[in-house]
Amino acid sequence: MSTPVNVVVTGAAGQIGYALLFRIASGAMLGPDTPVNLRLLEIPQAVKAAEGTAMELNDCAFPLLANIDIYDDATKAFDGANIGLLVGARPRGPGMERADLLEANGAIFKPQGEAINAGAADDIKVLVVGNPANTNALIAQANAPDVPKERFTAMTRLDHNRAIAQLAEKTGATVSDITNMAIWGNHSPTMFPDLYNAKVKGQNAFEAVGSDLDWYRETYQPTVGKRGAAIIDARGASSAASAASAAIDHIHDWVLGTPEGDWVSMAIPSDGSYGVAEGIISSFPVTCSGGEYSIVQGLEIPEFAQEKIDATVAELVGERDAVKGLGLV
Ligand code: NAX
Repeated sequence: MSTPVNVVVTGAAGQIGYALLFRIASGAMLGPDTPVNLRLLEIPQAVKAAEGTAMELNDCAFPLLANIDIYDDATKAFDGANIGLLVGARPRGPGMERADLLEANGAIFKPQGEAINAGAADDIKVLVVGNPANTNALIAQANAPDVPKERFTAMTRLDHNRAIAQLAEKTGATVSDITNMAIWGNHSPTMFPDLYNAKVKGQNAFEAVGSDLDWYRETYQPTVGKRGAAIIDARGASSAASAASAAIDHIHDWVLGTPEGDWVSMAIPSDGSYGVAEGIISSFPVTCSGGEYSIVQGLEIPEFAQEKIDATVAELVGERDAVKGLGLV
């Protein structure tokens, strides 16, 4: 068996952490032949809860789980890290303005970026889940100047999976009949799920829904975009198991590759493709191979899609400018 991979999970005692750690340890993320060392990073007040989760992880006797360590110090946690799942973040509190939220998250993601820069392994791959995920990833990236920029990504895979599920429901297809889904832009209600390039049983997805632009605009896009709020309304708590599952999918495909002929959505540093402002961390359709991703080129973007992509990208540019103003990037 190979050397264990060091996987850091921040916010390990939170609800996503609880749904995530057991699946990583079971081999769902890196495959059945790769053992893992789990490193749980928490704030000091939550270390005891993380210890409880670690006890349960031990009680599962997962053959692939080589070791568990718990930290309240980012520099120590990220020393030698191969994969970082940055889940812990500061939620928006009552009366909090956007600038306050960005600043509070800057206080988390700036030191974590510095810690990654200081000691992570050369092959470090980072997925930011904690919101505002795209901009938090940008903050971490900016504070890790010695790490290649493309190693910092943010999660739009949950939006991607939600978009597939809603399309399957509408068309009566199964989720495995759906391929080539893409989410563009920010992980926020402005994200754009692309039916023009997706396929249902090989057929163009927009045609498969009867080319119904009203349904696309008034029902589909808002349902996918506001799914997180609908879950809170129903469950009384935000998405946790589905978010953890999407994080597993994101890293799994980045490390082990995407299936031939298909692609996935990842928020990655823009190289200017499709007119998306260079440098922001925006979601694109990507294929992965050999541990690297590349943006799918040459897709057709009709006018309605272009308007929506422009709007979600403008939101990201606004967030980037705000954190720049705060001196965080
Ligand atoms: P919880 O509040 O249950 O857990 C967050 C955990 O992070 C807490 O245990 C807290 O102690 C810890 N934490 C806070 N600051 C930390 C720091 N500096 N270092 C280490 N740990 C720290 O939240 P949970 O439901 O698990 O959600 C976590 C984040 O995921 C939130 O920001 C949430 O908004 C975001 N989400 C992102 C999604 C996405 O698709 N990108 C979807 C789901 C989720 O909403």
